[in-house]
Amino acid sequence: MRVYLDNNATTKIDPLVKVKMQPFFEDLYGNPNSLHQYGMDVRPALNVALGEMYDALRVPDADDILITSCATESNNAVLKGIFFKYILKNPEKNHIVTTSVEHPSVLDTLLYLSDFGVDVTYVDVDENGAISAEAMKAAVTDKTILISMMWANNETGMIFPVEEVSAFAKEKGILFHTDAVQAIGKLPIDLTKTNVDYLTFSAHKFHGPKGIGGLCVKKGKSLPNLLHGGEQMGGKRAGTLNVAYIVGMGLAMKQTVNHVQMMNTYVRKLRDKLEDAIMQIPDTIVVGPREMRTPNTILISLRGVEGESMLWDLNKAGIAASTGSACASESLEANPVMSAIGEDPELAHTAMRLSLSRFTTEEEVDYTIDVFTKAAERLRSISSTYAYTNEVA
Ligand code: 7TS
Repeated sequence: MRVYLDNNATTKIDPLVKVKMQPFFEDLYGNPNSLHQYGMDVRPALNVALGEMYDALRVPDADDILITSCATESNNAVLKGIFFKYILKNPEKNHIVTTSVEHPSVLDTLLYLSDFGVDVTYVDVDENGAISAEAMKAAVTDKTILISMMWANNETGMIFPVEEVSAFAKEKGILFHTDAVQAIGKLPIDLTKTNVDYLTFSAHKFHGPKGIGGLCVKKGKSLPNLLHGGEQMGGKRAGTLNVAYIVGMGLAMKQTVNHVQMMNTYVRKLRDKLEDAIMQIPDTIVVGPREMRTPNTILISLRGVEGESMLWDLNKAGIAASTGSACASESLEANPVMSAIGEDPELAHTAMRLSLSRFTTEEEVDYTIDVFTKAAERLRSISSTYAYTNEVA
């Protein structure tokens, strides 16, 4: 049996999305900016896809959805755009507030910008992996130009107080960006009801293709281009449009938003079943209260069991999980979010992330429970640290 439980890293393509994209790899290959029939033939599908995205996130017509190559590009476009449009021109307002557990596409971009005089405050998570709205507000100074806070964390699934902090930002005249990559399809999102100025998303996290994403930009909050060149996307992002992927992203987003309810019932139930079973294993910690997490995610630590060892045992049995973000997994480092949460360094090395999707089945969960429990027993029986700490205890 093969079981895929790494849906926070990427997801399988929805079969309907694959079918919808297919013609654009065959006869419908025109460049939508061409004036001939081949160009004209693909334009209606692009408009449908954009319409699906506006509807799915309830983006007001006056606002923009910019298509990008991925969430990493969207995050770079916002942070570098704010730098060029505001901070470079008025260094008096050079302060950005963010959290210490953002994706590297935010953290590394801010680190880069700090070489150019940008002052960044990183608000820490508590022991549950939660961010307090009060702490975000307290970090703001009269120099703050932007608050950037993810909607849900990719490692823990913890949902951050975007509504409250974005309302505060608006009141103070501060711009607000959220990386909503892990929230779409898991939480209901309605941009007519939030004070978010910029929202990042990525198709491959919701059963669309990889290499395509987007950025919602509130009316009047436009940013300078990250990519200069052609006149595509109303001159706001140059580069020939990837029609097949945009069409795929539109349908994938529509589908995923239509399944939010299912995520919060069916997937949540499966996740809870898996979590309950794993919690039966002694000395196990799951980060964050369930009701504060996205319904598909578990970040777990089994004392005395290296995350990577567990991963390999699961992998041998056909189960895919991760020790955290695939973006950092090649370095086999400690899980950075676990490091931020706990004083105990062991936590970061024992971290394992299991993330489900609407395509996960109960049979797969039952199989995982069985394999996971046996692997934990096996690895603990050969773990010197576990035997040692148990004796001391
Ligand atoms: N933002 C968040 C919150 C993410 O989880 C990721 C990918 C990205 C941005 C980057 O998206 P991309 O479209 O540029 O690929 N996160 C992960 C993860 O948790 N494991 O692998 C990739």
